[in-house]
Amino acid sequence: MSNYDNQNIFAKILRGDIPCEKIYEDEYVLSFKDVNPQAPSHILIIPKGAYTDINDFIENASNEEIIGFNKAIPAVAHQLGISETSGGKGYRLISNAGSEAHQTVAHFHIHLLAGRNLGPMLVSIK
Ligand code: DGP
Repeated sequence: MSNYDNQNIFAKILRGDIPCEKIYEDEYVLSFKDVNPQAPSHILIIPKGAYTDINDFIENASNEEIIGFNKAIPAVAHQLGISETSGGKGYRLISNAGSEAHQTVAHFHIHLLAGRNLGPMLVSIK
């Protein structure tokens, strides 16, 4: 079992306790704009289930939830017109898990970044 805290900010967004700028929703996911955008399009995709990070999600979610979550990624990218197959120039996905990755919200989420040339994947600081 994970240490999921149902007072985390994304749990509050899922409950509707605090607002978000919604981009997409289905039975498995909610997707909304990041409050602190790092690119012209910076969207978060989160599962509706209570999972702390990608480890918890993949290890404990049902196959239906995992498939539903993954299918939402291209759905969001196509809806925003950022995938190359929908006329855009592509996008990057990031999911931070744990303290050295600087995960700050302990509800599993994927960052979807697009809208400018994002450069190489990481600044090399080794
Ligand atoms: P991470 O560091 O990977 O855990 O990313 C958490 C992201 O969540 C961060 O980019 C900022 C975003 N965020 C934090 N609080 C809120 C909020 O209340 N609303 C929205 N839309 N985004 C938030």
